[in-house]
Amino acid sequence: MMKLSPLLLSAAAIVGACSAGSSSTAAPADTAKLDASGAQPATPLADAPFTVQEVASFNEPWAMTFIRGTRLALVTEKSGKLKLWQEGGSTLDVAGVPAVAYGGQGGFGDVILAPDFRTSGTIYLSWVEPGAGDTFGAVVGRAKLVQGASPRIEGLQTIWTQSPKVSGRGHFSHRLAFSPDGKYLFIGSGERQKFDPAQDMKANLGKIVRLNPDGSVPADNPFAKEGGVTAQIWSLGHRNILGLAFDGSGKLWNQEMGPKGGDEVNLVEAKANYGYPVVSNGDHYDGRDIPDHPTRPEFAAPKLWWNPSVSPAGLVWYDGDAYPGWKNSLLMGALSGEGLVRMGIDGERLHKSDRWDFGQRIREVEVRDDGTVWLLTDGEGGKLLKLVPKR
Ligand SMILES: [Ca+2]
Ligand SMILES: [Ca+2]
Repeated sequence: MMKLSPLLLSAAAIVGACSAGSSSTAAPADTAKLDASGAQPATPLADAPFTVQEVASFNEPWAMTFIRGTRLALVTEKSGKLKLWQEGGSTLDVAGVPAVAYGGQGGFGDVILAPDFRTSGTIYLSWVEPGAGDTFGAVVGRAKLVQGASPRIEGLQTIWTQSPKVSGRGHFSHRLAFSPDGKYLFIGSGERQKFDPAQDMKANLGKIVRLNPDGSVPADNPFAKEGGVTAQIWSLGHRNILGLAFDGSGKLWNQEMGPKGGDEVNLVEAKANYGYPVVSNGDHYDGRDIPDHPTRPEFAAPKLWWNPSVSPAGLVWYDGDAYPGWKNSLLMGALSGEGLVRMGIDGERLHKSDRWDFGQRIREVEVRDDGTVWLLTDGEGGKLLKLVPKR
C-alpha cells in the first residue's frame, strides 16, 4: 500500500501533485471504464413501471428501514427525531433517542434493524455528537425498540465513534449495513471534508469499518494486528459514503458523493484503497484537478461514476418481482440528480440501466418485504413516496 505523510497530502500539495497528471492522460485502453461515466439521460416518469403515490411527510427525513413482516417503518429526521410510521395509520415519535448535534450535514443519520431484530428488538442508529472545542463526529449506537402506543428505545449503548472528531459539519456519511450472515456491522465513515484523513491509517475517517455487532473488532479484520482505530478499517480512500448495500451473492457495494463529476459506486473489498483524495474521476469543486483513476492503477477504481454529478443518497439491493426486469439491481437515490438510478448487476459489473426524473431531491431508497420500493425526498416536508407497480 502506498504511504504518504499527512503533510504531503495537504491541500496545497494535492494541487502540485495534480499538475503532473490530468484527466486528459486517461489511456484510450481504459475505454471500458470510461464508458461507465458520463451523463445518464433521465427517462420520464410516464415511461416507468410504476406510478408515484405520496403517503406521508416528514421534517428533513434522512433514512428509513421497514420492519419485516409489518406495515411499519422507522424514519430518522435529521434534526433529531425518530419516527415510527404505519401505512394507513399514525406516525409516532419514538422516545428515548439521543440528543444529536444538528447542523450542516449533521444530525440524526441512519437506522437499521439488527439481524436478530425479530427476537431481540435491537436497532442500530447513527448520529452526530459534539466533541471538545467546536468539533464533531458521528457515532453509532444500538438499543431495543419497544413498540406500542408510546414507542421508545431502551438501553442505548454507543458502540462506535468517528476518530478524530474535527471541526465542520460535513461528510459524516454514517451509513450502516449488516453482512447477510448477520455477523458483521459495516459503517461508512466520511472524510469530514478534510481530504487527507481518507489515507491516514490512524484515523477512521474516509473509511469503511467492519465491527462485530457489539462494536468490538473482528480478529480477522485486515488491519486487526495494528490495533487502535486502524484495526476497525476494512477499506480506505473514501470520500462521503452515503449508501452501503450487500447484493444477493454477498458482495458489498458502496456509493459515495465524490468531488465535482466524481460520484462513484464501488465494489468494496477488504484492504482496498479507493484512492481519495489522491485520485478521482472528478475534480475539486474549486476547479483544481485531481488525477483520474487510470493514472494510478494501484488504487481501486469505481465500477460506475457520474459526470455531471448526481449526488447519490441511499443504496439498496433489489431482489423483488414487483417491477419487470428489476431483479438483481442496485437502486440509488440522487439529490442534485433529482431521481432514482437503477443499476443492473452482472457479477462484478454494473450497468447504468435506468434513471427516472422525479424533479425532486431523493434522500433515501428502501425496499419492503412485498417487493415495493419507497423513497424519501429531501428537506423540510420531505415526502415518503411509494412506487406503485403499474401492472
Ligand atoms: Ca435505509
Ligand atoms: Ca479527475
